[in-house]
Amino acid sequence: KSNRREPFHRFDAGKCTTTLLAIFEALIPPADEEKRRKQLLTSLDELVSGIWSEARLFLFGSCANAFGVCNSDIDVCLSIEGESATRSEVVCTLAEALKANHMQNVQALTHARVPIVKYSDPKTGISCDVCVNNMLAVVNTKLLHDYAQIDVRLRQLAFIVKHWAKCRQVNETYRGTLSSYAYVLMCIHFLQQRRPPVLPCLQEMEPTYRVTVGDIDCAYFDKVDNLKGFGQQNKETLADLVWSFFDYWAFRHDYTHTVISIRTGKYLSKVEKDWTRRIGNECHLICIEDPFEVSHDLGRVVDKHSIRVLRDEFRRAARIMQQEVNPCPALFEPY
Ligand code: 3AT
Ligand code: MG
Repeated sequence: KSNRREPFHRFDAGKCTTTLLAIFEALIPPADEEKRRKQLLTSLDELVSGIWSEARLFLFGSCANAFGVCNSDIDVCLSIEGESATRSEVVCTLAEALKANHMQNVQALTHARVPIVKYSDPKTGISCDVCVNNMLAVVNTKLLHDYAQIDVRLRQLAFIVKHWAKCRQVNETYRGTLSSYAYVLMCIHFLQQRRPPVLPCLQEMEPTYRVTVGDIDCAYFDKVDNLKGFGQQNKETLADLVWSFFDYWAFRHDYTHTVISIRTGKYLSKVEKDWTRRIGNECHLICIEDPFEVSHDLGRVVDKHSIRVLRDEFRRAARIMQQEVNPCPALFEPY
């Protein structure tokens, strides 16, 4: 069978890890980017406080979850308690105020599943997406950030996978491939499965952090400083992990029956999630359970066509990692 896995690779783990780490380092945002973000946030805060006295801003997504590469957009959640206007109305009001305040490329996307305003700030040159009362995204951002503190290999692996996905154009939800958030969940789950494990399952441990968002109880162990060194028994290098990650998604994952779940640190069955049928546009051809919104499959954007694209890319990456002495150039070759 062509997809049989040969139990070897040709790269030297030490050398390949050095190359991968250099790519990782180059993707880390420089210190001044943090400063420019703060500047943008301060001026946005002034603007929204002038409209809604109860307004609060929260950063979420890659600018706050430790998985942000340089020059990424920032994601902001505008939280207004007791607001009677709909999220779409708030988005429209904010868009008008941003235009009046000389922001550029202001766009209100009111019909999206989560209504947002997009704009860019001419002073800092940063683009920003603002959504309204989306506190689950703020909580899942904290969860990802906390996982990143446990073992550095998570952040390294996720940067490499995100970079690969961008180079190969499989990080585009509007074209049916996966979001950055989905890729990070895949990395966390993968590291929970290594033997010995690189990461624990924080939601299976005694909760030290608990918030309720709508009717969803979000609880997990967040004293991650106590977990430093958790993955030390596992000696795999970054190159080993990148190789195994792609090998898993290329040849080992059971796409027909299985759901990955970082919430349980296990594999669940599609049957128990009732994700066996296509309903509307949701196909469940690759199933990734959201850690808090458990009825939410991050793979639901993937359709009959894009699943092939995605699996072809996983196989391509796995073959490169297996066959090349120096896999990086081919791995990140622009599509
Ligand atoms: P980039 O570096 O911007 O590509 P990101 O981490 O900002 O990566 P996304 O743009 O995919 O990731 O998403 C921004 C945040 O929004 C991440 C997560 O907190 C939240 N989020 C995204 N998609 C979902 C989803 N389908 N369900 C719940 N939360 C989501
Ligand atoms: Mg983002």
